[in-house]
Amino acid sequence: MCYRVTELQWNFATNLTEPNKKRMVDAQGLQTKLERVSWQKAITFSWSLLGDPQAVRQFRLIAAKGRPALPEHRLAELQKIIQEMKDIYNKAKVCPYLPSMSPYCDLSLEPDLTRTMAHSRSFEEQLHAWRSWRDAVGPKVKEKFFRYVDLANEAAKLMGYRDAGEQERALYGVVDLESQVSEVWTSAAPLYRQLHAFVRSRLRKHYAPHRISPTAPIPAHLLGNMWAQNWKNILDLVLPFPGKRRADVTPEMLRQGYTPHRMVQTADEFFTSLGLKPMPVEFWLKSLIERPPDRPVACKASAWDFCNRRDYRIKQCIEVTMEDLLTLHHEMTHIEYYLQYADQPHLFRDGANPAFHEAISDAIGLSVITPRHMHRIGLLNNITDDYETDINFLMEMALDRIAYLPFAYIVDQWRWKVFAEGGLRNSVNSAWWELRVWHQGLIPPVARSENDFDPGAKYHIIADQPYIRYFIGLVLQFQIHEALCRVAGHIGTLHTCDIYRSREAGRLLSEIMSAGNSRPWPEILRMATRGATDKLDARPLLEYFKPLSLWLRVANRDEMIGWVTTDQDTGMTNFLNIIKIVISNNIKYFLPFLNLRENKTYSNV
Ligand code: X8Z
Ligand code: ZN
Repeated sequence: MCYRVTELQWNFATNLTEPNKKRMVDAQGLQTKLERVSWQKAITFSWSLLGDPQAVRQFRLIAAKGRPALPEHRLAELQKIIQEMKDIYNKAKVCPYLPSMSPYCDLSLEPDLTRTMAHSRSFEEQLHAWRSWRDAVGPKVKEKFFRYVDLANEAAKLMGYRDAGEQERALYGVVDLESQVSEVWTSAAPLYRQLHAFVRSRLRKHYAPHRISPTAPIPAHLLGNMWAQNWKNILDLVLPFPGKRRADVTPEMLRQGYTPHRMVQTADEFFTSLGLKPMPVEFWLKSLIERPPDRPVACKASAWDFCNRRDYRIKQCIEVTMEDLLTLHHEMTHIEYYLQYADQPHLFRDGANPAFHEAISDAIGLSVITPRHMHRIGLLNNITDDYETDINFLMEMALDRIAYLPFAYIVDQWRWKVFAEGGLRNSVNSAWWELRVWHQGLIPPVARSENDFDPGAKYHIIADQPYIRYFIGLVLQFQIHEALCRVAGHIGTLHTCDIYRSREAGRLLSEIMSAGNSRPWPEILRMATRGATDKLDARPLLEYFKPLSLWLRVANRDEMIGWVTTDQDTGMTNFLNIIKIVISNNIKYFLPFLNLRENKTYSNV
């Protein structure tokens, strides 16, 4: 069944036609039926008494996964509602900023608005994209979303959980998931706030200072990304040492005549250099690595396991660029993971927890992106390892990874609250902004109300895709990177480590990956860290960014670290009697607030 469904999903993704879509949807319907029958059999059988712990683990997976307990018509309604929300999201179109740009209102998120958010440096133009995207999606999905919450909660309750949030957390099989996650965020937040203060000061220089207060959260539309989740697109505005930017090896790749196929060979050689498995024959024969000229395909990069232990493919419309070379290593690490756990029973052919796949792929990325690695594979002539280039490199990494942390954290904080409170119908948007202000230090650039539904403008929320995995993956990747670098015998700072050609690192990776989901992930993490820990830990991430963090403290000496907000900033009316003061190195910034605003709540000062 898995093979059949995957094959039809592949056929559709690589040739987007209506007949292909229908074949895929029909097969998925059959798969849902099979899952229901399996679940019904599993729950009527006293598997917990079986002597074989591996069998018990497999039964537990069947009993806990998905929503098979929901009656057939309700499940169909739930799937239909999710599909309708996705359709609204995927088909949403907005008008151009200036009518003179085009008379048609046909701009879509990809690529138009994404490009505007990334490259426009006009306050008003970005605001237009930010607001119109939310207007085009939020209100239209809102009522459907509440119905979705009801049905997802009903399914969760029938499966023995308090609500759908608890069901999502149960996938991790640890009771203290929420506290592990919040402790990690608490440890990493001071670094985030340093980055935030520095970026705010640079944005004030670029945009007129009256637009951005030095003590307030940053307007959410100026960070180069529709959700302000990743700030790497504004590197040009915040580069610490202009003129010392990390080398982009794209021109060198072009000069050497790289092709997509040669890029795949390069990434394949990365794995064999570690003593890991080469990509199999089917991978080379059947992967899609270039955009076909003759048919519409979903070009988003992905890695596929066809469940038959033979057929593995990637789909990526590769362009000869450094960025695509990195993405390719990421996708091919997923394939390597599939190959490593191929001998496990079907139910264990998965990451050790829902974050592991991404964590390992990104951990490999931390090696591949180093100038040292680019030098070793012949794409960089000499490594400039002066201090300024190093800080620039870490700033770029921080805009990508540190800026993302609070966003990756709040999405499910919000969703779990909504599930727990049965929809949070009267304050669903202000609950979102409360988290955005508090953790990310962002404010909406225009007044919001409960008529808006801003979380609905993020795909994973309306598409029923869990998000805490991205937060956990982000933290785990540094734990794994550190463990690999240690066994590889790396000497020096963590951000310069490249595990290429280390058989020891390869052996450790193989140990981690070949277990698949057959054992609890804390055990695998303990093994990976050679006994050091079985918990999420922000220490390796902080270690990686240490030089930047020291640099930021000096660069920010005249800045307020943190933010203060009032109702005027947010425009929301539900949480106005809270002033958020996050943290400061300079108490002078707070004195006016402390004097003027009595009877308010202060936290984290
Ligand atoms: O959804 C994704 C991937 C697919 S797993 C493209 N990401 C998150 C997002 O877009 O919000 C990757 C980064 C985080
Ligand atoms: Zn991935």
